[in-house]
Amino acid sequence: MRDVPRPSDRPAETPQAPGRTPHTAPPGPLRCPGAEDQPSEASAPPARRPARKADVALRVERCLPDGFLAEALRADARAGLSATPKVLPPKWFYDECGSELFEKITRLDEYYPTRAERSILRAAAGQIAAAARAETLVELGAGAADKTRLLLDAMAAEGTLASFVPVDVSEAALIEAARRVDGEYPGLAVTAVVSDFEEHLGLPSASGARLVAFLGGTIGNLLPGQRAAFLASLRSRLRPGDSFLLGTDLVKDPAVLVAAYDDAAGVTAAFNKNILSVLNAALGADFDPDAFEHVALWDARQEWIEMRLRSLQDQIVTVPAIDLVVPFAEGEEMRTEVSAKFRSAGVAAELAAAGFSMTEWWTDDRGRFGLSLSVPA
Ligand code: AVJ
Repeated sequence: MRDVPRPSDRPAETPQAPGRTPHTAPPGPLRCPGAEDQPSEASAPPARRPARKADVALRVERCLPDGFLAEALRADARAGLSATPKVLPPKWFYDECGSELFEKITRLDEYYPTRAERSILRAAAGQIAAAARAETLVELGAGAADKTRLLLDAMAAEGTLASFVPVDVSEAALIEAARRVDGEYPGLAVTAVVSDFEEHLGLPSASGARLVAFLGGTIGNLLPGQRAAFLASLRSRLRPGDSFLLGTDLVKDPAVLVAAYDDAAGVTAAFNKNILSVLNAALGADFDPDAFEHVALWDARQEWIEMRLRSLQDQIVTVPAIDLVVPFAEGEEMRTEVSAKFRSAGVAAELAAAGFSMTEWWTDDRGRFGLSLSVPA
């Protein structure tokens, strides 16, 4: 692992993930299909307060070898586009446009998880901070700004907060996460970790208790086997005194679930199709996003939402970077995401199987979303 100190007022240089424009470009409106009508908070130039370099130390740790993400994308595309049925892993949604579209999703009427989880955190952050007594907040996957802040504020009030470590595979999301807290917490050490948390968790070796937060229900985007492996890997890296805060979306009326993944304004459809633009940019593919339609369905047996892209016609797509020619039949569907929904007993069981003991469980007042606090068993 390389450890590159960065001044806090300059965008950090990190290995280029596939399909990503360098973020040395000035922040500004992005051209994302479906996102252009209303600039998102994520893309708006942050309201910069005067630089307070003495207050915040921002470092970027590169935990993946050069070219790792580019090779991972090629491997995923090669395997997934050759499979029957075709499949792409959801982690490739999040280039700058995808991150912006996701931010927009979180503000949709139909997309309740972000608001539900935030309401839990508002009520429980003090309890969480008091239970964890952590010096370091490690946030896996860059969450929404105000959710991170609720935790940081509570840890600061508890008097334990010393450092914040956002970890994300998406450079765009990561830099945004680091920027959010820039200058807001005097003395806070911020270490942005560019990493795939399925590969490398980027846990700081610093002494002191860590609170690892994995929010937003993102664990539901892993398949059951990947989930078990991820939880076991996380558990193996934690020490007595560390805590794990996990957000899980809950099983509910399928109509509510499907609406959350197939909104009337079509933002989720644009988000889903953006994965094709990611492949076009990174691999020189010639996907026509307009030749596919967005599909969201509830799989009652697996208890997950599945997003797919359905080919509207017989077509042949070429992917030069991996020497692939990919035929799609009219009506053929390619899976791009599962988003599993949980029950409290299932969450506790999966945590226990990985060597965690769930000490607290909260839901929002409508029982839509669950937040659990666990410790090494
Ligand atoms: C918040 C990343 C878990 O599965 O709900 C939103 C991503 N996909 N709409 C989710 C997502 C479609 C999301 N995560």
